[in-house]
Amino acid sequence: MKIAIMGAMPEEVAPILEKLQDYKTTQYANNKYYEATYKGVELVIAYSKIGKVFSTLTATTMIQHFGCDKLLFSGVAGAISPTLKVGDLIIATKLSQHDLDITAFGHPFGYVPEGAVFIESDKDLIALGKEVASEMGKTVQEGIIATGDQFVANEERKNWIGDTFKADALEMEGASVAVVCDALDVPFFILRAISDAADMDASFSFDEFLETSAVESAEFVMKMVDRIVE
Ligand code: 3QA
Repeated sequence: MKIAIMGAMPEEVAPILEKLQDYKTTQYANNKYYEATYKGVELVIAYSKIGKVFSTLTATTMIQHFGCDKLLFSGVAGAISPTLKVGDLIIATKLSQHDLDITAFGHPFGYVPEGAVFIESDKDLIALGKEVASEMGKTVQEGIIATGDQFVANEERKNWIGDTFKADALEMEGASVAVVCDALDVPFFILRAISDAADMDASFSFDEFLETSAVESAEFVMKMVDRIVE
């Protein structure tokens, strides 16, 4: 077993690297990959850089080059659902690309031929996530995550994404990672802690809560790793 743990920004993986006493840094495809042995299991950790293209590259690299056979994503997100507040955790049940649009040809948003509007996360990892949540005494919501190459800081766009995809949160990497893992048959789990509400105050809220929310998510993901390796 070799587990990939990925984030998009340095702040999203820093709390994970801090937990590992020792790791090896490898430069590959214009990025750094951190390899460690944790409780006898191999881990590969990386932050992809922001957006769908970089996260696709990193997820693919972790699987095809480093040989990971499970992928856990940890990071922050903008809330769509009013029940999600800053610091709250959301587990993605399925993910969609909100900025994928060939609707001019009569297709739904998020769809291209031979693709799918939604990619579903691994059921066993979701079930494990729920167990970990109850062990930790934490309430963790499950919901749909919408991904696009936009930092959404606009109520109108946020509501459109919420209505169109029934999405509860939005970010910029989850769906692309999901597409890669689905195609390569690697079970994946996408966890996000809320940093903002994707509204006009989003950039300020994001700057204020990126670090603390990233820690919330990272701690949860490491509890998941503990359960996977035991
Ligand atoms: C935002 C990060 C990107 O990796 C997606 C955070 C949190 N709130 C969001 C929102 N809209 C879309 N995504 C998110 N992540 C990158 S822009 C800030 C870069 O700062 C999730 C996310 N409202 C760099 C400093 O110049």
